[in-house]
Amino acid sequence: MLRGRHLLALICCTLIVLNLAPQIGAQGDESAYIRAESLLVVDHGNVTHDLQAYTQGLEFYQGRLFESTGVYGSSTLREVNLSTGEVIRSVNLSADEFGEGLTFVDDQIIQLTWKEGVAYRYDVNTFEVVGNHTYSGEGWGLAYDGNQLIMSDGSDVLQFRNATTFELESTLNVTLNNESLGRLNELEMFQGLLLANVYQTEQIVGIDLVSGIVVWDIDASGLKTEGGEVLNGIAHDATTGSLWITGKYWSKMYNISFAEPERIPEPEVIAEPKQPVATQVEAFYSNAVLASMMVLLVTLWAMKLKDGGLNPPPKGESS
Ligand SMILES: [Ca+2]
Repeated sequence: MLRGRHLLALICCTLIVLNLAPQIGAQGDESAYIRAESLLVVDHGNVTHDLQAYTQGLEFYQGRLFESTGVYGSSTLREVNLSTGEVIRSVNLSADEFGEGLTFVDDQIIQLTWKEGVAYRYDVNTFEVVGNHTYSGEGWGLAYDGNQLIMSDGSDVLQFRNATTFELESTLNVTLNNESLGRLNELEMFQGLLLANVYQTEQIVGIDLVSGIVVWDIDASGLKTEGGEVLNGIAHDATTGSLWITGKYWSKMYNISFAEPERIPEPEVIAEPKQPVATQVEAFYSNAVLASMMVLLVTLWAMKLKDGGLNPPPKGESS
C-alpha cells in the first residue's frame, strides 16, 4: 500500500515536470483577422476640376460625369464636361440645404443632404425632382451596388437602403486591421468592393460588403492641389474602366489606378545560429528524465526511512 502511494506520487511528480517544460514546436499567435493590403495610387494624368466645387459626390452615368457640391448657399447638382471641366448644366439646392453624396439608380439621380434629412430623386435628363425620401442622421456618401443603396454617415457604419423606397434594410460595421474605421465619406463601387475615402485623410479604402473588412488600404497622398481642401470624390467610368478622384476645391481631377508599393530590400542580417529543434527536444527529455530519476531516488529514500532505514534489524531480534 505504501509503495503504491509512492508510485502514484512518482508518476504525479513526473507529469508536473513534463507539464512545466517548454512547449517544443508550439506555434506563435496567429493573426485572427485579415490584414488589409497596402496599395498606392498611380497617377495616369488629370483634367481640370472646378475650383469653386466643394465636391461631395462624384459619379459617372453612361460615360457622363455628374457631381454634387456642398456648402450652404452654394450646393448644386451638376453635369460636368470631363475633358474641359466646364459645368454643362446645374441646379441649386435651397440655401438651407448642404449637398452630399449622389449616385444613380437606373436613369434617376439620388442626392443626399448633410443634416437636412432629405434625399432628392432627379430625372437624369431633365434634372427635375421626381421624388424625395427622408432619413434620420447625417448624409455623407452614397453608392448603388445594383441591388441596394449604400450610404455613409461619417461613422464606421454603412447603411444598406432599399433602392426604391430608401428604407433602411441593414447596416454593416467597417473594420481596418481589426479596428473600427470611422469617417467613411464619398463612396464608389469598384471591382466588387466599395471604395470609400476617409474624411480628413488622404486614405482610400476598399471594403468587402459581406464582412465589412477593409481589404485595400490605399495611400492617395500627394495629389491635393494648391488651395484645395480634403480629398473627396471617387468615380468609376464603366464605359472606359477608368477611375477618377478629386477633392474639395481641387483644381484637378485625377485618372488613377492602384498598385502595390515597391518592395525595398531589407539589409541582410546575420542571425545567431539557432539551436536545432532536435537538440532542443533531446535537452528537454534529458532534463525530464533527470528530474524523474531525482524524484524516484527521493521517494525510495523516504520509503527506506519509513521502513526502518537501509539495514533494518530482522523481525523478532532485540538487543
Ligand atoms: Ca462616387
